[in-house]
Amino acid sequence: ENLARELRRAIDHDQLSLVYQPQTTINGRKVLAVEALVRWNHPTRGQISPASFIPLAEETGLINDLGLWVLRRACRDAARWPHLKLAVNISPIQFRHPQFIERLASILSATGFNPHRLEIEVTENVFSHEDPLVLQMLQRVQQKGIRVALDDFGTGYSSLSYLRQFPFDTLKIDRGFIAGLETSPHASAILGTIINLGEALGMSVVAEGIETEHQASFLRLTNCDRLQGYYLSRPVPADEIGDVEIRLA
Ligand code: G
Ligand code: G
Ligand code: MN
Ligand code: NA
Repeated sequence: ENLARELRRAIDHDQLSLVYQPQTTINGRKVLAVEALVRWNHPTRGQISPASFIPLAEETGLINDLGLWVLRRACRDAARWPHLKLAVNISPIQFRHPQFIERLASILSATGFNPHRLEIEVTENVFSHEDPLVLQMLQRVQQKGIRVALDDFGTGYSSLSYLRQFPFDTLKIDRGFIAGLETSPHASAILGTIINLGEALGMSVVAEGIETEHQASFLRLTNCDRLQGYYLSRPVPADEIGDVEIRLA
């Protein structure tokens, strides 16, 4: 059977689930936020990676309903962690849907979720059509008190020009720059410079993909605001967030 049809059914019948990956202070001891990451546990094929079903969802338009399911579930789960911010990935197609902001607002009001705790993560692909409406949409989201993060920063073609034009609240440095710390002599200079740039522009800076003590200790010497990666915690089910907080403290 066709995978798109199965994905439709998965959305409607709760075969999707969310895991949450903590983002900590740079000393790694206090959790500040969690990023929601969707999982599909297929009844016969087993776990299917979002790296393969998100593109399928984007091609078929299912991303809109899938994304609303993610937002609703994440806002409900995160009611348990009133002290934490919640980051949710939003596909460019979902972001550009004409009803996206209304639907987002109605999920916030239905779940009673404080918009100031929500951060949406978009990649620079959201701008790929050079649509001036995107800037207005970003601003409308921010006017609701929701923060906007630029995800995977540094992997695209024109990252710097987007920073100049769009008022992001948060910069998530792509994990490739962190992975390079051990192997490339220039990586630490580039990473340090990106962090200072984010700082100078008044953004919160998140380093993702921290896998080693060496990477974590480098970042402790910078002005980075949050760390995320397997070294601190893998993504975990909602029930385990409390345990992770105790382990890190
Ligand atoms: O969690 P994992 O590393 O397997 O995610 C793979 C990719 O899928 C990442 O690029 C991540 O941003 C994306 N992804 C995970 N969850 C979501 C989601 O809920 N919505 C969207 N649009 N992308 C997601
Ligand atoms: O593109 P985005 O930043 O949303 O991707 C999130 C993805 O990164 C998730 O699929 C998550 O499983 C993965 N991830 C989280 N921490 C690490 C890490 O330390 N190393 C690697 N390689 N991937 C990570
Ligand atoms: Mn992300
Ligand atoms: Na990313």
